[in-house]
Amino acid sequence: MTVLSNGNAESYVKTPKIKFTKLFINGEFVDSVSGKTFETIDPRTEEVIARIAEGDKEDVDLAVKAAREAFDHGPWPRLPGCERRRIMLKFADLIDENIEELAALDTIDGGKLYNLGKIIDIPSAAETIRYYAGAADKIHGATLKMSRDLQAYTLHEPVGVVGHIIPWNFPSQMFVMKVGPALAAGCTMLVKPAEQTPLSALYYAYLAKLAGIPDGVLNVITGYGSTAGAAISSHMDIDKVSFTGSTEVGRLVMQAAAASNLKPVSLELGGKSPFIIFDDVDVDKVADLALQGSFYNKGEICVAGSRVFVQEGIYDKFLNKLEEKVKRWVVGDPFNPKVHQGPQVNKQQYDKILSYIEHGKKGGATLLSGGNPGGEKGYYIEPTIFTDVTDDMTIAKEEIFGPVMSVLKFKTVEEVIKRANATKYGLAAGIMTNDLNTANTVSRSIRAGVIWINCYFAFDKDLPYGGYKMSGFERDMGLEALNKYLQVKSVATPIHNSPW
Ligand code: TXE
Repeated sequence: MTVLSNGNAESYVKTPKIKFTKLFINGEFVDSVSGKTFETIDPRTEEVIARIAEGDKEDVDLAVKAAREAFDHGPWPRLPGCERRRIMLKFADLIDENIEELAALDTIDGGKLYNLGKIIDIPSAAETIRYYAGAADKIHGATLKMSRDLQAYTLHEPVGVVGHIIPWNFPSQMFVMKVGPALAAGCTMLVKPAEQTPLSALYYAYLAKLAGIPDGVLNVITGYGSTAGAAISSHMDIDKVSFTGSTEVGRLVMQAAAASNLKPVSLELGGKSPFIIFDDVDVDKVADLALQGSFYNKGEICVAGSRVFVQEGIYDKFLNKLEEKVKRWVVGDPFNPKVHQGPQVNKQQYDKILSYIEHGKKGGATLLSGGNPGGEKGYYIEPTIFTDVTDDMTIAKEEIFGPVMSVLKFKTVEEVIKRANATKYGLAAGIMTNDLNTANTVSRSIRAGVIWINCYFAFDKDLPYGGYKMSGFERDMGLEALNKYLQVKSVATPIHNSPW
């Protein structure tokens, strides 16, 4: 692979102006009650970009108070759906008008590829808001056929004040995937972005206000998980928490919700997804897809297809292809359009990934490529491929969340189904085959929330997204996500005006 990050590469540094660094509560940017701030770091340079207001419990209380007032007495839940739609469409247009700035913020904060931000992450963020805007005036219940002399119907009502806790790997898409359906449903909310990537969330809050979303409806509390995040999951006046992050923290969020006001929780957690390749495929094409499956977004993606199962008939040929192709995979400054992979999000993730690579080297796997840091400065890591991996190795079992692929060999359909399912996770799976029977059998047998056949990372705003087993429950995206911000009220009345 080519590494351009050593300081001798051309400089592509872009420095978007940092306009927003404070908490966004009740339509205003404000300091935290404590006055404390924290640093957000550029993973390309390890330098401080800005100091951001550090929200804590008192700030969460203020945001919840504003959101509660906006829910109980404000216009948002009471507006006709078509009005919410109009305002959300304006919000989406404003996102489109600020694509370059938003993409640049996610690049300097999270090390994400700027070009992909411009053509995928931010435009699709706008589209996600449009998708849910379109749903805002189509929320309705059912008329029920009762067995007695009653007429009855259901109302789908907004769940109330929602706390969204989101991670750092897709700061823009996570923000809209939570906020879009909740806004359409008529909820009010606060969002806690990850402490690693707070910048774009504050910018989205500003655009939401500009679009006409009333004060108090959308609040953003920047800060740490163990303080601001924990204050959200244990809050007595938050009606629902929607969380995306690690399985460990998901468990804490659920415990805190149970111990406080029993608020419902939705969790989208980690994964260790199988990418299964049968020996009837076009090896050249599938090798490209497998590289993307493991290294896209520097492997910081919960659906990474990081366990690559290859059928024995094509195993050697596939490895040769991988080796040839990974040489052309460029690591470096994410503003450089030639680069495929930027730096990992922070030092903690960088160290964690390198320690997994050491596990792989010492645990008996064969290193086909990579295995080293990708530069002297910045959190770059070479795309790393281990072969001869067995199911019991740490690198085959644990979520690495970095550019590390494990290749495993298999013989039969039955065997690979069993091995693919032998994990506590169940987020996604890829199945590469031209045999319809095999595709059908395997897709129905894998216990995971998303199955991609002859494709990978085929996301769409209409495609529900979420996990089985310890990868979580409930769904983001699609109309499924709208349901998690609604609750059902049943109403019954006698048909005839007589006492029933
Ligand atoms: O996640 P955390 P981290 C996985 C991935 C990664 C690992 C650790 O394997 O290497 O998790 O990443 C907030 N109460 N994923 O430590 O801590 C936190 O501030 C309430 C998979 O960054 O789970 C942030 O906003 N909230 C994943 C969010 O939780 C708390 C994406 C996620 O952070 C909290 C990210 C607490 N006690 C990491 N502690 C995916 N599913 O895509 C932290 N937070």
